[in-house]
Amino acid sequence: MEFHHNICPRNCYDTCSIISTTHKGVLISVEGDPQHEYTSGKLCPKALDEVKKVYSSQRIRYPMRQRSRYSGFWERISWDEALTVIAKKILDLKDQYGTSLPLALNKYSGNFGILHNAMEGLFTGIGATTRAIGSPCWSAGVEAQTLDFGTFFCSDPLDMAKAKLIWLWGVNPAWTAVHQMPIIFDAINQGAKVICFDTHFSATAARSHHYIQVRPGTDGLLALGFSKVLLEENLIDSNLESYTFGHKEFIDYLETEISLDHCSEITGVPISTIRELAVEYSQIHPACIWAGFGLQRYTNGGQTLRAIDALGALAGHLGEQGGGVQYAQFETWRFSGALQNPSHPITQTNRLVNINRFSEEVLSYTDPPVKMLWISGRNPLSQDGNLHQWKKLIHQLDLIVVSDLFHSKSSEAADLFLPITTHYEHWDLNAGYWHYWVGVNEPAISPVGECRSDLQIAWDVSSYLNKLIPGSCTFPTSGNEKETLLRELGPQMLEILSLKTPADILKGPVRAKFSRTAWQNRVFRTPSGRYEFFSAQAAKAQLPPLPVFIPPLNPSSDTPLRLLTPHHYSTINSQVYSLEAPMTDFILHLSPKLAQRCNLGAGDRAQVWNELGVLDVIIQPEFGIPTDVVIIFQGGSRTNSPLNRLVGTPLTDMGQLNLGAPGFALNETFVNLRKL
Ligand SMILES: Nc1nc2c(c(=O)[nH]1)N[C@H]1C(S)=C(S)[C@@H](COP(=O)(O)OP(=O)(O)OC[C@H]3O[C@@H](n4cnc5c(=O)[nH]c(N)nc54)[C@H](O)[C@@H]3O)O[C@H]1N2
Ligand SMILES: Nc1nc2c(c(=O)[nH]1)N[C@H]1C(S)=C(S)[C@@H](COP(=O)(O)OP(=O)(O)OC[C@H]3O[C@@H](n4cnc5c(=O)[nH]c(N)nc54)[C@H](O)[C@@H]3O)O[C@H]1N2
Ligand code: SF4
Ligand SMILES: [Mo]
Repeated sequence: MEFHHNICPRNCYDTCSIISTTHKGVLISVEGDPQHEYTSGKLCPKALDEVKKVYSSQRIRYPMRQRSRYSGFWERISWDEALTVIAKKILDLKDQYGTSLPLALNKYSGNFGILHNAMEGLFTGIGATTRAIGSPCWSAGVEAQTLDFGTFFCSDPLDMAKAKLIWLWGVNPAWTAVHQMPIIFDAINQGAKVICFDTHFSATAARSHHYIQVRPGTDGLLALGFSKVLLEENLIDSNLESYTFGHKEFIDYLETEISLDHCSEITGVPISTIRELAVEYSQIHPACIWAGFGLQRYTNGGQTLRAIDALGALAGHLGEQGGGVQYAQFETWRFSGALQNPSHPITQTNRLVNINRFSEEVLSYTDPPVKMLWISGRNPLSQDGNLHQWKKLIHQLDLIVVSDLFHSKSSEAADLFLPITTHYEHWDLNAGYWHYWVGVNEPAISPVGECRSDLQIAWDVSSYLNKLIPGSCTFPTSGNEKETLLRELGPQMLEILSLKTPADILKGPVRAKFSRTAWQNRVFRTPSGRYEFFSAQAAKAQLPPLPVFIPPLNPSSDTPLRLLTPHHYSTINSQVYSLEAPMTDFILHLSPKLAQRCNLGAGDRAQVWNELGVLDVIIQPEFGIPTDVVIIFQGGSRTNSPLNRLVGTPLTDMGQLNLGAPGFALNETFVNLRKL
């Protein structure tokens, strides 16, 4: 038996540390690393199924070519053939258009390992190309916290165990961050009270002391209502003057613009509850708010998070051990970027396209048009909005390359499929965006079939390009994965991790040496060095300088129901955990009242529709859902038709400053319902 350190590379709060066991070169089991403070020896069921996934008959083991798109007729080809087709196409396009802009890359969160940035490196090595930027995930919240604190940073999640009051706000850790639940239960065992704010009675609400139902997209106003109570009751932190900026303007706004009647009417939370909760929040220390990604997927998402931050500040909870307003962090991601940025003589800049409007924006470019698309670690034909535009874009493209582990909605449209190694088959370097740990993922087994890592493929493409035309790509043509990962640990990361040499990380995961509590010294990274209620940076970006309430979008009379599609316990976005799970129809969760109004009962077939498309669903009435909201969990059912055919591309108010593009306001989706 041999044991290996691996790290789960999925886009997940937990970024678990794994010990895998092999016998004679075969992966036989994986378990949570007991040495890792956060993973604490446990993995979620999604990862526990991975041994089966690695050897699954559905795994693609060889490069494949599809005879015609959507035909499903895939034939095995050699790596030589695949790489020749790709390299020739790149050079032909460069030759034809006199620029490499017709080449596009769409990559996101299939695997967050740092060595997967090889794809960006390869594209940079080729020249100026068309790139997806921004994030479909967390942009509005990231920017809001950056405006308020100067950067987005959260306490070590273990710190939450010290809280005496925990507000879980628009976050569903019982499904999406399962390793946080034992920490929350620890806090409960030590007397903490937990309140869940959600639009429906979630799995997390079921594990909380109280559940507060908030009308979708109105949490910002609720936070302002709480702040108003603090003001009225004289419960504001008396030290605000010493570490915040603009509190007078904010208080002025609360005084003149916020009324509890209006707040209650819009949010659906009774005034007596607003008062009671606000007073409790100001009196209990430490009090922690965890604001999740769910509540910022709106056109006002950034303002919502700013209002929640402001509440935390007003009550004096920022920087207190076990308290504060937690969202996520990126401070443990200060890698050198050596892989991503091979030197290249800059003649032209990249054409940057919002990942959330990728197909629309790419189609709008005609000079030159995009002709070749590489999709890596992404499944846009499942996860993006406006799939009609994607159809059009596919039509325009000469070559679509998908690199993935399994076939996906996106590979149905591809010409070439490049089979990728799993994290059990390659070296990698991983950091979390919630906890403070960074670690090395070491290969436990040799690549299955002819699979290659994203990094190896990037080297190979560069090698073929340079063979055909020497000097046509500055990305390295070969290398060593382990050495490449060690180069990502530059002086800044060594300092953050308290390591003497990069190789020290090979011993096992390391926790960044930050103190456990964010902003403990109440020195912030904003231009004023203070917590900013009033942000001149926001004003400069044409955003309201104060956290004010801007209502979410309203439904139309044709489509009066808001469709929410939150994340499900059984998948990570489009990645299913059990490949053997049978195909099932979409389940529409709705209130019994709404079901009755539409003359629908449990198990009935119905259709959800809007101007973008129609989706067949099975009805499941459930208590705890408002009558104007319906829910289909992303990945909660496996079907051939993508859920996102109903989703457009509304954008969040924030994201541009930090991530280069606004986020995906996907909860601003409206539908109607009819019985079949
Ligand atoms: N309706 C709806 N849509 C949503 C969301 C929602 O809640 N509802 N959530 C949004 C959010 S928050 C996000 S983050 C996005 C996520 O959307 P994506 O970034 O597309 O994420 P995934 O579906 O996790 O992974 C994409 C693909 O990466 C592949 N992959 C895994 N490992 C590797 C690897 O090592 N190399 C390569 N090349 N490929 C690999 C997987 O098999 C999968 O096919 O979806 C967004 N879309
Ligand atoms: N099992 C599992 N874990 C995952 C993922 C997965 O797909 N499956 N995906 C990963 C990724 S990419 C992400 S982004 C995170 C997301 O994880 P979370 O941060 O938990 O976000 P969501 O699941 O989108 O939404 C959380 C809750 O917000 C609620 N919500 C929606 N709108 C509102 C609102 O207006 N107000 C309030 N108060 N609540 C609202 C939803 O009903 C949901 O219960 O999870 C990560 N972890
Ligand atoms: S999906 Fe998340 S919880 Fe599950 S093993 Fe991976 S990082 Fe851990
Ligand atoms: Mo996400």
